[in-house]
Amino acid sequence: MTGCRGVLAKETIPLSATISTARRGFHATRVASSGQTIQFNLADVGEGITECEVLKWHVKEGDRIEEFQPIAELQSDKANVEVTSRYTGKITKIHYAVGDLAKVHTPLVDILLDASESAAPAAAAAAPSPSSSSSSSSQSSPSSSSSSSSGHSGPVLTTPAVRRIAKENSIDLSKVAGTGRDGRVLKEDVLAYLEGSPLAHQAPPQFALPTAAGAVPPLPPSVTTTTTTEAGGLAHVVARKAVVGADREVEIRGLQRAMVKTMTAANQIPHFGYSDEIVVDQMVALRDELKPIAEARGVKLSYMPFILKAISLALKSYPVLNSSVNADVSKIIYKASHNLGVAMDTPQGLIVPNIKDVQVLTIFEIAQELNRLQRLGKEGRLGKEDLTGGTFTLSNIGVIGGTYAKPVLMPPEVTIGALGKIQKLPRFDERGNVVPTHIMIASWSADHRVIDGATMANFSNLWKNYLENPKAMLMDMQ
Ligand code: CAO
Repeated sequence: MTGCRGVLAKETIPLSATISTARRGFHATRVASSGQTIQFNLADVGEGITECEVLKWHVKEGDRIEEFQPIAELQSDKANVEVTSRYTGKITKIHYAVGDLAKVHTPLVDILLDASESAAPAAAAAAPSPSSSSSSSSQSSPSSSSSSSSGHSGPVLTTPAVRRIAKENSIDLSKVAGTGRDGRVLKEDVLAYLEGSPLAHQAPPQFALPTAAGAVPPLPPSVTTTTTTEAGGLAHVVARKAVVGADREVEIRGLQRAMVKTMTAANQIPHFGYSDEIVVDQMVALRDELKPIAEARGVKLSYMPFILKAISLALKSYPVLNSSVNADVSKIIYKASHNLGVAMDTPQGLIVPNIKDVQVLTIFEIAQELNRLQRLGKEGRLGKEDLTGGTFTLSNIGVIGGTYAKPVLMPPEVTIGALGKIQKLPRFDERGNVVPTHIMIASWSADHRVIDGATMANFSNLWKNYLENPKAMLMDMQ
């Protein structure tokens, strides 16, 4: 466990051209000429640590600094480190204030080397002096060894995570008695302090409402307390708990960025939704029957090939659902190909490759194509050809779960469907008996500028008919 060990990377190039060449446990060894300004970067310290808190500066801008002289005290969640200089010169810039989180690979200070200074660092001086190794078995450097026990005015020894908890709970850390080594304030100390805070110490509720079954057990004192309402009554208040963790900002990139663009464009289109329940007993039975045959041919057969073929057959009767609208919404382009997009949950995120020309493919061929796309999707190797040219999209979210969905169009397409999980549910048969039935809910969204609800419903009914009587598909397949 190294925490901030090797914290200073010696960067010996001018300020404006800082690069980070440090590796964990090593320092950059470029040689600077005397009289040059060098930047000390916070090196990559490993362990997933990306930042260290600046606890204290031992220098200020304009100070002279000698080799081996302490510069700063830093702390990560794992260690407390005193950083010493390996150069003699003048501090020209301090990049962080006390309390800031210094980012790995960014400069801590700039030093103008003395004219007499040899920029090659002395090997013996290369190691910074760690003043502690971990939050539980830590040693602080003399400069930071001030006790953090209750009421002490010196710097409080603790980790950024504990500081964050304290900040989020408005706790003055100098008031917390640290039980760690050298008075370090541990997370448990803050939690204990919270428990002992006046709020947590208010009288727990002693009353319980009687019910038919007897008295309601009182709520645990650590969970709630009582307070007086404006109207003079008593109310339960959930005792404030320590919050661990903090908000994070993450850049939107890659597939997610593409999703932002597509979905923002989709939001400009007036959608309408339509859902129906499909009885898929026969499709389930047929798939079970054909699955081993497909497997013997090296293909995994799921329900999707049946569902996609049924869509293509129904699109023949309702081609407007397989169309797109031009930019100024003056033309509908009826697509000759049924390039059916399949929303895929991949390790890289949501991706929608399409199966080309489903109108001329057999169910087995659709399964083959789907297998190929799934494999490529998993490996992150789907190419432009598979990802462009879609004309209609289906999202089988039911693989993951759920019943109803509200799919959002993939412009310039005009229709999208989402499938819920196939479930065995009680339904009435024609004689009024309750029978276990395989039910799948389909939810459609369509571009209401060019598609009306009746067309959508008629399409859905035809598609449903194919799925509820899959043999009917044979009649219409080429
Ligand atoms: N209900 C119940 N079971 C289902 C089902 C459903 N709706 N759909 C599929 N299954 C079953 C399959 O038959 C298969 O079972 P077997 O092992 O017995 O054959 C199993 O679930 C896994 O199926 P699969 O995922 O391998 O294959 P698929 O062809 O059914 O689906 C794909 C492929 C790519 C659509 C799916 O894997 C997927 O990624 N779905 C998520 C789509 C998604 O994220 N949508 C959200 C988009 S909007 O943000």
